[in-house]
Amino acid sequence: MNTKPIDPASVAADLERDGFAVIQFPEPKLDRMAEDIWQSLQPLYKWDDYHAGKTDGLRVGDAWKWKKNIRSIATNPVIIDLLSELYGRRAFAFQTLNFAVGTQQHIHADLVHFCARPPHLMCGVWLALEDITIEAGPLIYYPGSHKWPVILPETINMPRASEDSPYEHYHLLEKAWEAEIEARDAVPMAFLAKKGQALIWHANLWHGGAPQTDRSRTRHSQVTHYFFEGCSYWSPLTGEEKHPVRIEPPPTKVKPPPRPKRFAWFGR
Ligand SMILES: O=C(O)CCC(=O)C(=O)O
Repeated sequence: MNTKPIDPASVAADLERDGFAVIQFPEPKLDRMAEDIWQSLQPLYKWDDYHAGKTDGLRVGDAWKWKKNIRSIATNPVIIDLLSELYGRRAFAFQTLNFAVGTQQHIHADLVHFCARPPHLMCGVWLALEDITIEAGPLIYYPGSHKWPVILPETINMPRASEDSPYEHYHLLEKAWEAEIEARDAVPMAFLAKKGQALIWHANLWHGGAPQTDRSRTRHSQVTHYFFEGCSYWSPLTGEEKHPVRIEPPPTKVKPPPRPKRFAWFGR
């Protein structure tokens, strides 16, 4: 495992120039944690539906609530300190998503889903929990797209969706993203990550999931979404204000104090 310390200045330069930065995830026990997460999530993945072609992805949202290792990844102190240094405000994780296979998700920018005021104060950290192949539908992204226009529902006169059905008009956003990509003749890159590599993305980095061309492959990964303190938060799809739950690190086990030595005459 590459244990080179992360250089915040070079991460900042990558994020500014490209809208993303690739780092080695700073967790020495990652192999063991990845295996434990994989085993624990199996009962929740609908493999039969997936193999029958009834669903295109296998994901578990917010498993940090009951799975310590997912929570430890989301609240990794080196990552929290790094993001806080990069953005100049204290970062906090508010959502985790765990994937067993490719998401095949349409290209989008996260700030359509989770927007802060100011809008760029949000980011994602996508972590490979195994080596990712092209057939497994890797994460794809457009380098430099964080400098493209921010497309929100109001930018394209899209009606607000109801809170019960936030994706009601989402196809209009998809069309707008596709038109912009076509106009720029832009080509996406795939993140063929090795286990333990992570990609930090800017709130307006356009990204999604490539088609999974081989359904027998897995694509074990976790994304954690972060906000920064002192902002307000809202969902552009519905217009509602958000009050994100801040994910706290798992409680550390407190060692009980040593038992007092028994005196020899006790119990006689
Ligand atoms: O992992 C992927 O394929 C995409 C995930 C994603 O787009 C997201 O969590 O915002």
